[in-house]
Amino acid sequence: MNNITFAIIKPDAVNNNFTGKIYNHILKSGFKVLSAKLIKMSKHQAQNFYLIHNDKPFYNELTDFMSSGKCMVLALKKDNAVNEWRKTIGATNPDDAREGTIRKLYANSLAENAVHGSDSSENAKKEIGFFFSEIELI
Ligand code: IDP
Ligand code: MG
Repeated sequence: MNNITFAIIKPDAVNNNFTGKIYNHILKSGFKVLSAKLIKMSKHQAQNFYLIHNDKPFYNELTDFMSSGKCMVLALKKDNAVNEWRKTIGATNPDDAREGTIRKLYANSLAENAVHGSDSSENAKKEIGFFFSEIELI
C-alpha cells in the first residue's frame, strides 16, 4: 500500500491559525482525507512518536514543542502518497523549502516547521496506527 501517508499540522501552525489554510492546501494538492482530528500529545506520547530521533541533540526540544499545544493529525490518501506529501510540504528547514510548499508558506523555523510527513509507507502505517483506531479510518 503506497497510497497512504500520515501528516501532522504541528502546534506552531495551529497556534498561528494556519490549520484551515493547510487543510485546503492538502485538498488542492489532490489528497483525500481519510481521517483527521485535533489532539494534544503528552510529553511521553511525543517521545514515543519520535523515538527514532531519541539520539539526536534536538530530541528534547522537539518533544517539548510537539507536546506544547494542539495538533491536527491526518491520514491522507493519494497515489504515491508518501513522496507526494513530502514534495507538498518541502524541505525540513523552511529556509531550504521550495516556493509554494507548505513549510515555505507557513513554518516558523527549522524546529517549528508547521507539518510532519512520514518518510516511508511502512512508517506511515505505524504512525497512523499510533493515532487512529480502525473505525476512524473511513
Ligand atoms: P522531517 O520532519 O522533514 O522528516 P526529521 O529529520 O525527521 O525531518 O526531523 C523531525 C523533526 O525534528 C523536524 O520536522 C523538525 O521539527 C525537528 N528538527 C529536525 N532537525 C532539527 C534541528 O536541527 N533542530 C531542531 N529541530 C529539528
Ligand atoms: Mg522525518
